[in-house]
Amino acid sequence: MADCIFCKIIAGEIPSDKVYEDEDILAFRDIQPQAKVHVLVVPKSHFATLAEMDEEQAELVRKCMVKIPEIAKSLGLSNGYRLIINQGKDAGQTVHHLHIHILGGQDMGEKML
Ligand code: DGP
Repeated sequence: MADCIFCKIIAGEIPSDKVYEDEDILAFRDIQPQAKVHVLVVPKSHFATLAEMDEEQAELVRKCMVKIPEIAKSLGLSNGYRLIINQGKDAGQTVHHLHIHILGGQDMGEKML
């Protein structure tokens, strides 16, 4: 999508610190890290929220979830990590291209869940 920052990152129009890429998925470090390790896992197909995805996009989300343990291992997150998927305004979603936050590399401390 023309005005989507993550689509531009996927297309290589905006540089990113990539940690994993295949034909369906890109994972790169968050520009405003909220933990020592903060990576975004992004399906290459553009859709904003789980409510908007079609069957093919749901398959890409499944692939992201299957790949995340491997990505986390490559990032050295042997003590665990937290996944967050912000959905819409009340969750504070700022980039409207579905993405999964991987947060870790430290004790995550007080937590909501
Ligand atoms: P969310 O609040 O769930 O929509 O998270 C969006 C995240 O995207 C936020 O943590 C900052 C990150 N972000 C925004 N723009 C860029 C960018 O241009 N490059 C990278 N690497 N991350 C970005």
